[in-house]
Amino acid sequence: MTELARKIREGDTRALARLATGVENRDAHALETLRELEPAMGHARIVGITGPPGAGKSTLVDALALELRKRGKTLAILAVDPSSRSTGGAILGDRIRMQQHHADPGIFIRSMATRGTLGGMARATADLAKLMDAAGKDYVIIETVGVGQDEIEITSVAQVTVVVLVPGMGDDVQAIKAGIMEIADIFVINKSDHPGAERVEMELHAEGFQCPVIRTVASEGKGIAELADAVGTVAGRTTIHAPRGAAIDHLGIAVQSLEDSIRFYESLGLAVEHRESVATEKVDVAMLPVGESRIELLQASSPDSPIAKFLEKRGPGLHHVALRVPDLNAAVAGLKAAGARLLNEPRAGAGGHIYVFVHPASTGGVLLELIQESAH
Ligand SMILES: Nc1nc2c(ncn2[C@@H]2O[C@H](COP(=O)(O)OP(=O)(O)OP(=O)(O)O)[C@@H](O)[C@H]2O)c(=O)[nH]1
Ligand SMILES: [Mg+2]
Repeated sequence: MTELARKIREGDTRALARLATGVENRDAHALETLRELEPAMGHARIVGITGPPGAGKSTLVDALALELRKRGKTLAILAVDPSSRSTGGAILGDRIRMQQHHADPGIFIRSMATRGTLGGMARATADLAKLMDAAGKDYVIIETVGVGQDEIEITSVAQVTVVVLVPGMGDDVQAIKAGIMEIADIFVINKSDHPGAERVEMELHAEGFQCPVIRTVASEGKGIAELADAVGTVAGRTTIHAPRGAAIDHLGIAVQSLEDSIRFYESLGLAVEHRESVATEKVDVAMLPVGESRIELLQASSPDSPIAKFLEKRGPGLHHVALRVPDLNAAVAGLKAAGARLLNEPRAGAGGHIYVFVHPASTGGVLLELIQESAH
């Protein structure tokens, strides 16, 4: 083990800060050290906290941090600030406020402004969370502003996602971006000292949301113990879950005879939309649309085709499931953070779409293909 990796595992805060900066900058040596630390990962609870600007997320994170420290837990706080929104004031405010934790080696704090692509930010955040995990933190809390898809992708690295709402938000819950509501494992209604908290809670129930709803006044520390309990106990999601906004693009079925199978599906009323021989993969393909998805029939065009090998080993049947995702890089970052086994780095396929394969060992036994929606 390298000196730096050893220091991180021993809890050296300065070494951790240095490596965190390297990881954030995507420095090759830093990423190598991170890989070296992989065996030490898997212990931390990764909590995403998101919600609209000014909802009191930072105040809440701060109060939660104090509560968790009181319970003897160590933690890291990663505050992600999309610079498109901010003048930099929010991060500065966070820094000043978080100085109160400065002397406490049990809390590691890092604020990050977005730069470059959001996919890149999601990746860096996922890697930082892994680093904090390897450094032995009990909790990693990621604060993001929930205003769009990009932040949703960041919270895909979290095991538990807390969505922070406030009373009187644009009058009703429906006004909030739908996608954000769906990622919640826990709802917090902060600023419950303001009128209307009850109404928000009623609307959440009316909308059919089943997860815990906790009222807080973060600035006074009210409801924070309940939040700490929930964050520590809510089942959250299994670490690997379908990326937000994903849909089934196609089901790949390995068949002995394309003609026989096509005849069968045609008898069901399906029709072949497209046929192709993919020389590089040694496979003949027929695509049959089914609603918004497709069935992809795969026949080996040579005895050393991967499909021929599959048929030999497992017989005809489901070969892979392909999910279409809005942001492949972000999905890959989430999968990597969850420890999934990827068979390739994202690469471009025949039609110009980018794709990645995930090993069946990580997905419950079926080969999974993730496809980036093509930009029209
Ligand atoms: N009345 C009341 N004010 C609160 C509460 N929690 C936070 N605030 C105040 O709300 C303002 C915004 O709080 P922040 O914690 O900065 O909110 P944020 O969601 O992190 O904001 P951004 O990071 O800029 O999106 C501050 O002035 C807080 O003091 C609360 O429970 N009640
Ligand atoms: Mg904030």
